[in-house]
Amino acid sequence: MTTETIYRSCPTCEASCGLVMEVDRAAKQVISIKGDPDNHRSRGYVCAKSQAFRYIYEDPERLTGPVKKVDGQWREIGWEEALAETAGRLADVRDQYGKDAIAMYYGNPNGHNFSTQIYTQMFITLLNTERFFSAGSVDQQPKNLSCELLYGNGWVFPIPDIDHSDFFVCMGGNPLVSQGSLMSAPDIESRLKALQQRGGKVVVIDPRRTETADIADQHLFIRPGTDAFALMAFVNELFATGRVSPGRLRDFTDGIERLQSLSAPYTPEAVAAITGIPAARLRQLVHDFCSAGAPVLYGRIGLCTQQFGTLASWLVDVVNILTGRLDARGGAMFPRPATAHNDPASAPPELGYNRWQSRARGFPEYMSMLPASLMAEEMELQGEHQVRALITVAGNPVLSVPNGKRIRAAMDKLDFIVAFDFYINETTSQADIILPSTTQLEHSNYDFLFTSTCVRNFAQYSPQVFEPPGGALEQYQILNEVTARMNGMSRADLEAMMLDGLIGQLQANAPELSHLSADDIKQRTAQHHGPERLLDIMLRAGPYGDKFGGDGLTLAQLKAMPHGIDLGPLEPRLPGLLATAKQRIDIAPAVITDDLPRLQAALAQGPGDKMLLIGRRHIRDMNSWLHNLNHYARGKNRCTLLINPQDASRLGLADAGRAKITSRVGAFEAEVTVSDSIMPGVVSLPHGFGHTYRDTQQTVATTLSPGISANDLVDDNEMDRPSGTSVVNGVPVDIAAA
Ligand SMILES: Nc1nc2c(c(=O)[nH]1)N[C@H]1C(S)=C(S)[C@@H](COP(=O)(O)OP(=O)(O)OC[C@H]3O[C@@H](n4cnc5c(=O)[nH]c(N)nc54)[C@H](O)[C@@H]3O)O[C@H]1N2
Ligand SMILES: Nc1nc2c(c(=O)[nH]1)N[C@H]1C(S)=C(S)[C@@H](COP(=O)(O)OP(=O)(O)OC[C@H]3O[C@@H](n4cnc5c(=O)[nH]c(N)nc54)[C@H](O)[C@@H]3O)O[C@H]1N2
Ligand code: SF4
Ligand SMILES: [Mo]
Repeated sequence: MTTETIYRSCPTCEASCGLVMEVDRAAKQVISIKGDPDNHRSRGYVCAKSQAFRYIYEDPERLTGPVKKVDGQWREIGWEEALAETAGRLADVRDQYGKDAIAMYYGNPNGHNFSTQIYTQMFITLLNTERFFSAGSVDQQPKNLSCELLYGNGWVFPIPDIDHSDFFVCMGGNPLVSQGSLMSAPDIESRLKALQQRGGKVVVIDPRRTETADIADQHLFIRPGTDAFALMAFVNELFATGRVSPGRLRDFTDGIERLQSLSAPYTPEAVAAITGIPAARLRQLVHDFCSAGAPVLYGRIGLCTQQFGTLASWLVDVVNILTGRLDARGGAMFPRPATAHNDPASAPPELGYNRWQSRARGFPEYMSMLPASLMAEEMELQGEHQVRALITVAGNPVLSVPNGKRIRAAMDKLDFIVAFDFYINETTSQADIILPSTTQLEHSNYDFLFTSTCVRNFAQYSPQVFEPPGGALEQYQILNEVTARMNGMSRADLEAMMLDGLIGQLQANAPELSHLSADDIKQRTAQHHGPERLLDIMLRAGPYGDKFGGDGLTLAQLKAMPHGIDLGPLEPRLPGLLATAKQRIDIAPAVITDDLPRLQAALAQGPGDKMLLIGRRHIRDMNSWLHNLNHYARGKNRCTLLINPQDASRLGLADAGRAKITSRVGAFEAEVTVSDSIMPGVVSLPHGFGHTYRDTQQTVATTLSPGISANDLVDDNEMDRPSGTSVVNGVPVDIAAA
């Protein structure tokens, strides 16, 4: 046995920790995966999921070649047949019923795959369907919308500069478990402890006393879905106490005065009943925040996937701007990725919003997408614009999207479904054809997205570890094959289009490269192919790049740095980064403030008397898709209903007993965990479970950790209005002893 040492980053969550792997390439075996002590970002840290991509690779139930359903049975078929049939069936649907008869759903793991991300826009453009859905609308879409309106680019996120902060307020995020989201920071626990050792404080505002709250200096319970009230009161208090001080941000920020009148009704007293936060505690928080040396407010998924997702996500930035903490050291800062993908283009793009509407409910499109919560009703809609075909790409909407069982039932009625996935799970079992991509061990990768969400600038290349089996394709290759064939083109045509498109874009946006022709750039990057060539071009044209000649970063150089490159701390980037029309921030954009009457109406109505359901994540889960791995699925039941002792005794529930949970869309039983870590009036159930369908092929998931699907209780009617994001937190439910 000849072993080899390989360094790469972990592709399972945003933190992208550095790994050192011992492998036997000839036997295609992983011998060990450990934390890379020489990785400057993670310094040897890894979590339990560092082995996940190995176990996926080794899972005997993972598909390694295409399968087709024939008379209800799965049959292995060759790649040529699978690609030809998929493209043919999709083209038939398009030609007969129009392009919008094909719906598509894009899932979360695409965010961890460089080449797929790079080619996705072209794929979407060529497919051109108005029925494009993604996991983004069960996730960060309110933040996309708010950042697009504030900074001109929905993918330019302010990230807490946690390593230089001394007062970190965390709302609706549990980084100790999620490992940080829109805050890519390996070993966040040590970073937060370092903040405390510097004399700083961590404050968590969450309906559950989370693992992060356990190490925090202060925890405030908040009623689910009411962060926008609390943050409006924060803004109100800033004005009332003369603490509005945006500093240099004022030079390029408009609308601050408008905020004063908009926030006037939301005094700390006025919102106390609805949020559950006493006025004095909120005032104290504002005082402490403003008295700190380098405070920062951070909000994550609990603020996005709730009834006022856009308002709450926007208000996080509003507070950071009003207190001068945006783009300031220790505040909320903008990373500078080596690929320059968040730099403003020379011509500001149009806001992609409300250019078309969903057919059933007239809901506005955003970023070419419709809300995932509308998937079922759009598929059910009969008549002229009926959906006839569905493409899912690395997604499991039956478990991940509200009212998933309705989505599954709607899928049953379609003419054709293709799933780009390597499992036969709750969603893909409904497909006609499944096209499995190579796994993360079988292709190279670059942490693309997470270099624009990191707490310190970096670049890391992850080499391919094993040759894939003959004929196996990477995800982007499968996507390209299918799209090319649907349009009478070849994969090579599409790759050439991508290359020319990227070079054209660079030439339009980078005057310093004007001395180079497209051919010059092609010639100088010819040693790389496919997505790696695109990566080389982006790195070389980027802020740290060699500009295709001088000194600076190239892909070859990056490959020679197996532990990744430290590109330094986050540095101020405003106003240069702004892609808004006049490079100014409109702090109170109408698309968002138009939603304030809805907030006002809810305040007038006051808190309801229903129990509210929220989610929770566990360190050994990753949404729905690690449950077929014995190492992660085994152990104590994690899919339990968390309930406060007060509520439990009122309802006659005992720890480890069973409760019935009823919502507008479903009724299920679950095991109960009684704990005072959850706020009275609130219950919590994790998502990603519900491995109970008989037609899947995930034996470990269905036997070891079936659980119930929280999304069979989440109401698909309820969405954040401006962004269309699903309300998976704060779902009204009735609880009773089962
Ligand atoms: N109630 C509730 N619902 C939620 C959430 C919540 O907090 N509460 N969170 C939401 C969030 S944040 C997200 S991101 C979504 C996730 O929603 P999805 O992305 O739809 O769901 P996942 O469970 O991540 O499913 C991933 C799928 O991709 C497949 N897969 C994994 N890796 C690869 C790969 O490399 N190639 C291919 N082709 N397939 C692959 C897996 O087999 C699985 O089928 O769920 C959302 N749903
Ligand atoms: N182990 C593990 N890690 C993961 C994932 C996973 O499934 N498992 N998923 C990954 C993905 S796709 C994502 S997007 C990230 C998400 O990363 P995080 O946002 O950190 O995820 P959560 O742990 O769900 O934290 C959300 C918190 O919001 C709280 N919350 C719920 N409703 C409200 C509310 O109305 N107001 C406030 N203030 N808080 C509320 C919840 O109690 C919870 O503590 O995690 C990623 N990392
Ligand atoms: S924290 Fe995330 S990136 Fe780091 S080892 Fe765990 S799963 Fe992998
Ligand atoms: Mo997510």
